Amino acid sequence: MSLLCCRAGATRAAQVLDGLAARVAPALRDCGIQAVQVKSLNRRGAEYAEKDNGFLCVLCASAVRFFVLHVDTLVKCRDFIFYHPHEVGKNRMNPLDQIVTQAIADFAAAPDAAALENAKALYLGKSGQITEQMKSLGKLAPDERKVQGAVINVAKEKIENALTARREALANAQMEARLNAEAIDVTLPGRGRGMGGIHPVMRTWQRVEEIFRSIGFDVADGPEIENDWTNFTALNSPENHPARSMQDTFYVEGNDTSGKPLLLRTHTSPMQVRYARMNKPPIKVIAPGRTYRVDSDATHSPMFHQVEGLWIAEDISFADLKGVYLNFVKAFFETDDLQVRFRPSYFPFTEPSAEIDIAFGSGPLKGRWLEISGSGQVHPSVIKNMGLDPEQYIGFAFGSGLERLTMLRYGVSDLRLFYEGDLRFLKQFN
Ligand code: 2U9
Repeated sequence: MSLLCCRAGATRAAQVLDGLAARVAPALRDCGIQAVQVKSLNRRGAEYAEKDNGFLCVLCASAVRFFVLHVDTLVKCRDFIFYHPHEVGKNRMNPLDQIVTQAIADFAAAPDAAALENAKALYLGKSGQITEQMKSLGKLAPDERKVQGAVINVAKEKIENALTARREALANAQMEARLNAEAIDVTLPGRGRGMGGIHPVMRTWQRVEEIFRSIGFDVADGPEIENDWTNFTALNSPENHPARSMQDTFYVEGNDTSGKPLLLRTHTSPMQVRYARMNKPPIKVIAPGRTYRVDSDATHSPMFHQVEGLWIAEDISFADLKGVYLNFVKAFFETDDLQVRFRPSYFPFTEPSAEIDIAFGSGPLKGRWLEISGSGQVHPSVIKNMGLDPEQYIGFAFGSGLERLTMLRYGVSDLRLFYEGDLRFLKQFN
């Protein structure tokens, strides 16, 4: 004998059946039958009740015909809870119930999506247990097939629901793990970019200016776009000098007043010509700045820096050059343990001309003669181009590359490192 109890809101039928259930349950228990409260029927179960006066125990998924009270009232409840007596003590489950319970347990035990899909195949796959149950329907009589088919569908739906729930749980767990792993603590202080620093070549530029100012030299400035006369002719470079070729010089749009193309200065000498034409002797000046040449390799860059020095008065000799330059290199490299030598050379703007070499008395470059500058007594033609009388004024000039000085000072082997912007290199000079 079984009992149906409907509890769906505060309808009269529900109160009647509730009372009935409360009275009957102890009696059933006395008979050793445990009245088990099970989940309400789903919509399909209610429709089944409406048509065939029968109900499904959604706990053991068996079709149970009940002695039904006021079925018309019951069906209107829609949300049924009914008591289906199961034998007390024996936890007997029918095969479908066992399948559902085992499937739910297997899904819960699956550690990841792949394992879950393998577990799903055991029940819902082509040779899964539920699929096998469906195949067994063919042996049943039509009436029974219909009932058992519905029961199997209920079991299948429970397994599918459990599968969906586990999939969502695994996906959420994976997302949670990822969020934790990638979690950004927004309360942390911002990643500062750190302090900037002076570029090593600029350090050299500042250092050279400081040393020469300390011995009375002025510092010239001037345009980087120059005209042909100031960059070449004034410096005694003949018209067909190879330095004028496009292979060596960057020319820019536009011509100067004499119709010659403008260019990017190839040395800082033009600044000194301009300075000398605007100042009265003695001319005691250095001209540091950017210069441009068509050249690029480990020791040449299309844009590089030079510093040229000029000292012109009525009695400045080559000996003054040697004294000034020796003082400069000892101060710049912060050591007296070095030698300087002058090696005869040629430049159009000086006569006589000499390369200047230095040799350190210790360190990795010990004893090696290193070319560091060009120099010479300023050519009389250049003195004249500066607006001065070469019979009255004489002096020396030199020119050094700031990158060259920097590479020697810090032991840098490739000039391109200065201009690639790699902070790993530049940070070392902060
Ligand atoms: C005036 C007169 C003479 C400047 C000088 C050099 C020698 C020289 C190069 C060395 C390496 C430039 O950086 S570098 O490529 N310079 O060799 N420069 S004498 O002579 C002048 C400058 C201005 C009015």
